[in-house]
Amino acid sequence: MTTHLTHWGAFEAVSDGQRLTEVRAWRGDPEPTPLIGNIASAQHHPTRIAQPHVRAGWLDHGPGAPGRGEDPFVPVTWETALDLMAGELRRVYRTFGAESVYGGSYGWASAGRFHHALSQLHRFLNCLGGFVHSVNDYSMGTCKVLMPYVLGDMNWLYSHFTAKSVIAEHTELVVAFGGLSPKNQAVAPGGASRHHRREWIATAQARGCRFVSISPLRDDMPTEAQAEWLAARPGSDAALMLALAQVLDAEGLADNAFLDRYTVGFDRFAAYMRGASDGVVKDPAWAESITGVPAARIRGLARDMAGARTLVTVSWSLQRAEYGEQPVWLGVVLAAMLGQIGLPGGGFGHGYGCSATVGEPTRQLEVPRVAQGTNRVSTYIPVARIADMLLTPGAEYDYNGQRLTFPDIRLVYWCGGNPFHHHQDLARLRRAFDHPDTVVVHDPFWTATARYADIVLPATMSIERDDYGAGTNDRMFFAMPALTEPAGQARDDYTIFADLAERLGVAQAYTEGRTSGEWLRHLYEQWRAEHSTPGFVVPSYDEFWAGDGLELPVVEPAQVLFADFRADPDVHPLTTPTGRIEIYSDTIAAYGYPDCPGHPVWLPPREWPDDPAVQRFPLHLIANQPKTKLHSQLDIGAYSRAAKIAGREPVRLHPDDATARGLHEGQIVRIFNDRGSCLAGLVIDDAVCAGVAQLSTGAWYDPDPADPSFCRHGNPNVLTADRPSSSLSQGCTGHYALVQIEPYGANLPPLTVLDPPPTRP
Ligand code: PGD
Repeated sequence: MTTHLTHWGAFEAVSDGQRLTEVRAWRGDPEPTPLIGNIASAQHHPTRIAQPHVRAGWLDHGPGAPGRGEDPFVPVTWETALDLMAGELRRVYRTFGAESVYGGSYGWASAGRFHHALSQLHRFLNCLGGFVHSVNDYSMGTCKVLMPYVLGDMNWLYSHFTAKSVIAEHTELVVAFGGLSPKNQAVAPGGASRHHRREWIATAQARGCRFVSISPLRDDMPTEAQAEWLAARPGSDAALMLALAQVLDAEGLADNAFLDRYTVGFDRFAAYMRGASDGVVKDPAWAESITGVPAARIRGLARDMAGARTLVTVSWSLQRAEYGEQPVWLGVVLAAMLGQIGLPGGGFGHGYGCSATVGEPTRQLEVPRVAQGTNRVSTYIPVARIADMLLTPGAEYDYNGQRLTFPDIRLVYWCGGNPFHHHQDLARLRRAFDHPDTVVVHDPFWTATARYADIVLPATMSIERDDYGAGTNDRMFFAMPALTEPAGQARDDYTIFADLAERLGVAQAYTEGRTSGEWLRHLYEQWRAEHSTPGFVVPSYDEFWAGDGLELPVVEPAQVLFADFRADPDVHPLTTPTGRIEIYSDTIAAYGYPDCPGHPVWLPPREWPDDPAVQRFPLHLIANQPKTKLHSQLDIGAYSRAAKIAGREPVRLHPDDATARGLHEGQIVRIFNDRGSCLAGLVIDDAVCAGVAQLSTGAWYDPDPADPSFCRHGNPNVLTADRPSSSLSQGCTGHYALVQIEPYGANLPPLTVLDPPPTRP
């Protein structure tokens, strides 16, 4: 048995050298996830890319030839593919410069830190002169921009939130906006070792801690929490939070001493909340009409929050929406009004239900990684503006207090991500991807993005190469020896880039003369020399490689967010502009963005059911993270396929909504709006509140050849809008859309995405 790490957990496997014959959870994991069931069945699936391929039109007519996404692919040798690639990179860099190459290449790729596809791509492109990069991500694209003004850097916060063990011991009331989703607590970027969701929540619950889940989905909260469920209308959390704040304020329950000492700008916010600035008091009756939550319950909850050690936690999903800054900022304001920030078990959290490693104590050291080098191009985009960039080169736009200009991109290079899974309004993205001369993709699988590329190079899966890794804020650092030979002709991203670097004359800069095996040892030994202390002896590389994971020390197991700030805010100020919690931000106010003013507000999203223009689409679609896979990864695996209905992704609907449409369980339905449509298999479930449909992301996009806005498999991103959260953050808004659902009457079209694309000899 050899241990290996994935974003969804560590596992042990037996292999015959070609394939995994037995897979079981790592013995150290008390609550392993069934997602490991996708790995072995996916490895040799027909959609593995067997060898390099070039799109026929590109091969015959050169860069920019039409037919992307329609032409067959031509299988070629590695020599041919690498020669073509090197020639094209040379042409683009020489003719148009580094500013015409987009290497943002967002995506989760695999666990394993040396073979991290994005890092290797960036290192390689930096050797060639640089590239246009992207900032932020699709998970936290909105809060990552907002939080430095309000509370502090989001990457720092991620690993410093109050430990779950402290919540289990001290918290009396958890108010979870967006719930504490069990499926999301199974995964973490880079890996999760010891899952313990059931344990911490059940411990808290058994001690008497109450949980309140505010979400359109009952199962966004694990059953062991025995939570009260408040099914607020999707996208209305900011209104609910304002009303809770208004009750605290009006009933004298706010901690004014805390507000005075630790925050700035409460008065400006209070004037809005009390109605002094716009004539509307944001009281529970006002919020009931927006959220659907009874005013009496809002009032009661506010009183409960003031009377208990309360944790206010907000999920990342709420900020993946238009004006997504507002609920996050208001969560901070509520916690500040309760005055418990910095106390054990009280205060604010963001993402406890979004990743296995939020609420794990900060570890003392990072793990070895390869340096990415220096990017000589300063141009970047907020990551979710990719389609705008490709469609409108030269256009200006606002971002975080700056006026930026989209570059003119000739070559798009993608490694370790799947924009035709993760981006919104996929039909628009397809039009955008028509613009560049050349699209290059490395991936183990024929993903939708690979099918929309010109040069497709087969990458190894992580089980096919030596590596090591530890998840963000996870304390276990694992050796990850290869478990099998590569499938087909797959090569590691590093090997591919090393061969290209050789052809382009930058081999020494890229490889520094090392093989990947030599890099692993070199980076580890460097790290070991830096981190061996009397308190923590780092084993030799060979011992580490033969072991079952190295437990990294943590700074403080019982960490409490901002305990030191609470003790003395002058000695331990926050990293915000004023060093205090900013309820009003002068900096944001000075930007003058109507869609993100200087204090948090309620702004109804542009698509809101009260709007007559969208009444043809009366259902709120929740396009959330999937339960049977991570993002789109291994959607062809056994565990993911077992959940499909007639091969299509399941959509859940409340019984009343199904009855009103004459729909029955297991039926194939068509979900649609003005942007697109998709098929899905119906599950009728009262865990979804009335007026809501839930279709997770991750089904591989399978567009109808005649209509790319119609996905035959069930990818919700044909329905979501490619609109920014605000001018401040330009984050993605993929979590919500308005749709209608009807029976699908026609003959069920076959899926094509489970087979490789057509080829030409
Ligand atoms: P993945 O499916 O993880 O999705 O989007 P992301 O692009 O990260 O894609 C990773 C790809 O990397 C896979 O195709 C995998 O095969 C490939 N890969 C794995 N290992 C390697 C390797 O070693 N080398 C190479 N070259 N490739 C590799 C996820 C994104 O989707 C995220 S993080 C979020 S939070 C967003 N969530 C939503 C949402 O809530 N709602 C909607 N509607 N849309 C979303 N999109 C976002």
